[in-house]
Amino acid sequence: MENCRLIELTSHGDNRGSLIALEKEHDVPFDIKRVYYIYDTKRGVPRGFHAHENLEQLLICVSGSCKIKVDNGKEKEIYELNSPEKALYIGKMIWREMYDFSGSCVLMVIASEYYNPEEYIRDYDKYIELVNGGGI
Ligand code: T46
Repeated sequence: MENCRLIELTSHGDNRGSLIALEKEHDVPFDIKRVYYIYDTKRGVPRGFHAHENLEQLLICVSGSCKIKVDNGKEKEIYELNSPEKALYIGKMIWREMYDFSGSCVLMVIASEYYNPEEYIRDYDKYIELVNGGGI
């Protein structure tokens, strides 16, 4: 889907285990302003249900697994994040829903902007109007 893609991360492994490094420009396609992680999720309880006008993010399930449903107003796609070697890039104006969190899931998110609760589009009808009818 346009503005959303899976990125395979390079893992550096040896007989002690594995390590993944994320560097601005090389692995993260935007300037990093914020990192947060979602953990202690409850089975059967979805999250998200919003879009962002100006935010780009990289989502990595560093432990466990979860599913991410993305929607650009025309097409929808479901990605399963089940490995720390996979990152999901979500660009601007994409509706997202996260669900099916496994036990001990830790979803790390790298973001291009500081937290701004006013920038969230939480009404799906308004989102569809904005992406299809203009206004942005
Ligand atoms: C997104 C998905 C993937 C902060 O104080 N600072 C922050 O940077 C964030 C992201 C959240 N919060 C507070 C606001 C709420 O009181 O943490 C609480 C939970 O946030 P929210 O309900 O927005 O969480 P999710 O899991 O529904 O969505 C989050 C991000 O907000 C969102 O940008 O794309 O993860």
